[in-house]
Amino acid sequence: MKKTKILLIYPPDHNQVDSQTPNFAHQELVIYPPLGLLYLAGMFRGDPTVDIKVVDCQVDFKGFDDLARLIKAENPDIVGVTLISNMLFDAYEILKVVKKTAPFARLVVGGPHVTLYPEIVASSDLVDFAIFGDGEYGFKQLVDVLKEGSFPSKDLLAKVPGLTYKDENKKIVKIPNHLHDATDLDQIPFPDRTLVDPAVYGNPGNKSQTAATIITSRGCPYKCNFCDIPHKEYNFRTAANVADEIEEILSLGINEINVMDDTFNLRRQRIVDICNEIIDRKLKFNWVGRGRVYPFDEELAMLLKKSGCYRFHIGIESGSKEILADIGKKISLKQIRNFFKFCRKAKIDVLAYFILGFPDETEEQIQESIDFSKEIGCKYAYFSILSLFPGTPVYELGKTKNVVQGDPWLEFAKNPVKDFKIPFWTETISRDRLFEILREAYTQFYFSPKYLGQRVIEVLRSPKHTGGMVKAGMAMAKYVVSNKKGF
Ligand code: B12
Ligand code: SF4
Repeated sequence: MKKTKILLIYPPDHNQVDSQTPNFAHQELVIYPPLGLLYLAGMFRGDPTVDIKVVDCQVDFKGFDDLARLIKAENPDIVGVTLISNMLFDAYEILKVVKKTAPFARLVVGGPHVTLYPEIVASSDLVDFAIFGDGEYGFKQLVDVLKEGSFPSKDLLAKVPGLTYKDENKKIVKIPNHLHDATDLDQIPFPDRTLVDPAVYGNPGNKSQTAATIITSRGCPYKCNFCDIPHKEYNFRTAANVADEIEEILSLGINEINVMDDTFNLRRQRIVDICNEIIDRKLKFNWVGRGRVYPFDEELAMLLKKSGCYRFHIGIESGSKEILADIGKKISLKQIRNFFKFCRKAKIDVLAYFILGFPDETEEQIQESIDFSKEIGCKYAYFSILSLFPGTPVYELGKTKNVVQGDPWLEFAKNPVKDFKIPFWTETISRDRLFEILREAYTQFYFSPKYLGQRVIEVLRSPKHTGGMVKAGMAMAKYVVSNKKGF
């Protein structure tokens, strides 16, 4: 029996658009597995009719010619590519390479960019099928349909959730997708992590060499006016299901896990249950959580620590209470301070995200955020310039106030050019000045004598982790002293 060969490709980020965060942070230091593709692959576990490979160009990209050779050698029947808006230029180059080297392969795309612009993506001559939203069931169903060979009938394609495609008259057809609820999420097979090499992924702040990522819930019910997470609703997995996946990850020899949920700690009891499952099953590993400063309390912090959580990432966004109110973050400075107090007690490190350049924000208010980042005692601060992302209230506001001319993201989706500039709020502070302030923020936070002193003591106490720290320090220093506009 001939197997259906599927090649899943995660694009490189070499030509990422002029970005809101310093490139060193995500291109050189933090590289995580393409979890979405591994989820798609997980749907075919144990299926003898399918042969599936993942090419992660974040870690394994030697140019488009090399990729073309690989595709030719593989001769896939189906190629799936993730589209992230910021990395669209390179992703479209990949689509061109696939069309040229494997003209008979069916080209399927998915990912957050497709979820934003399904019709536009599907209308491209480079794309055969686009799937918006969660892709597991849609992709599995589509592969089953495509296995038959000839162009599938409309009736068969109508069963593929999230599918968007051009029919024989070039008319776009869009099949609805649904959001998974709790019982649904538990039914999705675990991502197939055996298809990538865990040793190549990680983060210099991690304790271990190999790290996996995991998603225990999808989405967030909050409505911060700048946020463009793909799921505006919140759905979660049960604690037992999460612990089963952790067991599988540990069985692969991976002993560090980064929880990448948008709002991990939204339901307190679920977090308590996850920690208890980890403790009761005697699962020993280090892990990092991500969520909001509230709901959170001392007892929860202690339990998190007991289960192996040693760092928590939170979005603070601003140290100015006026800005926090303006952006609809629904957290107070008091809740932030309390969060830090509980983490200090539990000895959990904190990485805090800050955004600079909100509408009407003054340089003084930005300085308040930088000062706050130093005052509250976060171990890592991650500053970004506010990017006006499509589908967010702040982008719409920018368009009505003429801070954003036309609809640049829509134009970019239609024609992904290399030199696209993500729109910032430049009404009060210019683009160049925002980049300067960003660099100042990193300098003030990471190069203060107090901070440097603390890190030196840490390295002396725990020389095992020196490698990552030095690498991160060098990358940061290079960025801080560079004079480049942008990154
Ligand atoms: C983890 C994460 C990261 C990690 C790991 C990235 C990676 N290698 O996967 C890190 C921290 C490194 C990161 C970096 C960046 N990220 Co990020 N990240 C996320 C996060 C929090 C979770 C992604 C995830 O794993 N989800 C779980 C899986 C199951 O979902 P998924 O990946 O979306 O995949 C599903 C569908 O999209 C679809 N699908 C995906 N691919 C394909 C392919 C096919 C063929 C099909 C059919 C379907 C399909 O099916 C999958 C299963 O349901 C999301 C936010 C979010 N909630 O999604 C942002 C997010 C994806 N990141 C985003 C961005 C912008 C970035 C950066 C560009 C930021 C920057 N300026 O540097 C960089 C890019 C670096 C890179 N090389 O990828 C944006 C993308 C927005 C957009 N419009 O495209 C998001 C949505 C956050 C946001 N709202 O801003 N990120
Ligand atoms: S910024 Fe965080 S809390 Fe706000 S909507 Fe986005 S994910 Fe939710």
